[in-house]
Amino acid sequence: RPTVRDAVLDLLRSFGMTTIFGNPGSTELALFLDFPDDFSYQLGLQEAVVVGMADGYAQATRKAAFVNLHSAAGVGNAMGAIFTAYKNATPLVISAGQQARSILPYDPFLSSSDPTHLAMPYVKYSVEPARAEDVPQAIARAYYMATQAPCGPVLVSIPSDDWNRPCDYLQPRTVSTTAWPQPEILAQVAEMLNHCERPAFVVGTGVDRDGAWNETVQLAERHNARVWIAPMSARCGFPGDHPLFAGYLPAERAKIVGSLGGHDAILVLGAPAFTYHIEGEGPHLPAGASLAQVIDDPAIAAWAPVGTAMVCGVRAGISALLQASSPPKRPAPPLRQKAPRAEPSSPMPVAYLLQTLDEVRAPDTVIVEESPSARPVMHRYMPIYQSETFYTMASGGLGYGLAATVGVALGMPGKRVIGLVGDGSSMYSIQALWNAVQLQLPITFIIINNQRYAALQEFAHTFGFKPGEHLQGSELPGLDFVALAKGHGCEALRVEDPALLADTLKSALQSKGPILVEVRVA
Ligand code: TPP
Repeated sequence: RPTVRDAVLDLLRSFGMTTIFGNPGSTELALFLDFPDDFSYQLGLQEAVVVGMADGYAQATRKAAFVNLHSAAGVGNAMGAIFTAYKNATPLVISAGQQARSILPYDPFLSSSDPTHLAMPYVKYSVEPARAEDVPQAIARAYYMATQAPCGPVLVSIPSDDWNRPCDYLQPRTVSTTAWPQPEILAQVAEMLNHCERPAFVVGTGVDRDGAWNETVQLAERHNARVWIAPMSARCGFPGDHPLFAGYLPAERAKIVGSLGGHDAILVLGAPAFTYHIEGEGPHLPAGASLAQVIDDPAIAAWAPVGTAMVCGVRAGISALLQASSPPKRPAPPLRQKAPRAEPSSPMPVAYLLQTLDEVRAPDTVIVEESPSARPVMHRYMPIYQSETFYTMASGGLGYGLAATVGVALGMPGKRVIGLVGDGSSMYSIQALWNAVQLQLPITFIIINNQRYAALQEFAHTFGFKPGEHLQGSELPGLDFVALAKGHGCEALRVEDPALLADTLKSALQSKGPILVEVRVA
């Protein structure tokens, strides 16, 4: 008779999850007995790396990824990355080891005393099956929930003595993953679009995640709408060089209202309306404007303070609006102002680095970014041109960037991937460099080294700090990224002189395997 292990591996195979991201402990080892050849195991040296890689891989392959963590301590280490996967709406099936059922009554070494609550509330579903033979069913249920919009991580805790128990195979099922718009709400949103005079679109993470880039461009062109990227978007859903592109909205109420001023209809696509980072007062919308939202997450629809929410798959909703809307001809909105050219100087301005990177990279290279204070500069100097070429995290939790860079590269064989990461951010999951080396992925890591937590220093005035006043815990002297990279087996070099930057980046973008470029900036 087959075992739980046989049935689970068979199920994972039929779901296309034959890559297991993990960091093992004694409570998980039985899963790997007679490990089949068509499976691969990607070892992460810290759980932030394990889950970050899986998240990037799932997004790049547009499929759920399977993760295996070590009981309580492994899940604990992974928690920040699980929070990020939840906010990213990335489908991850996380299995966590647990001590053997036969000794659980005696609070054994490594047991997880409350495994289903440990990762809550940042998993959509969490279970430790009542019997060993229920494990495949639990994994199947978890998988269907993870891949249903809004996607997200789920967790199954598996006692170590379950794997060798007899168990029947489980047939995979077809379970729908997306919803279609409710007709009367669709008619209402289409009417708003057809009857307004100056529409604006706010495009969020959900557009690119749902493969709706082309439809969004088409809808924006049909309506001559100005297109903004939603605050804190983790993906880019509109070409940065398009004449309708207006820029990026900040995560601040009054500034959003200011940016959208003059528009009478605002259509938010695949984003919350709106994500705020700091306190704000007053209206959420410019006077006289209406808002409609196309969103796949009923919870996000529920908390929006204003507007009509159409809950459905983002691509389904935009496609339906393409069918349903036929506006009168409208004049083209004004073009976005170009940023002034960044000039080289010493120390190197971040704007000069990003402008140069824009000039030397091919438009289809993939950027994975985690560099907080450089983000607004990137918005001016480094446009995103194509679908599925920009990834960051929606959570604000650092430690995603380096790990996700590796996961994305693993999920997009042959693609050049650039990991654009701050010196501070990189240290939360620096071990990911080791995976890039072991897998010989064509990654160019660019560490923007300003030797500090600049984003926090720039934020301090919000809390009453005077300009230049010392902020505790925000200086990062003495980190040598060339040495750190070499210690992980990764080729590396440092550039400080703006005159050498372009050639250094050009050759680093040709590397066969991974290379790290530490750029010292102002
Ligand atoms: N810890 C986690 C897990 N996530 C966070 N967002 C923070 C702490 C707070 N935080 C936000 S930005 C930042 C920190 C520590 C600084 C990041 O430094 P770096 O990557 O060097 O970028 P810079 O701010 O210098 O642009």
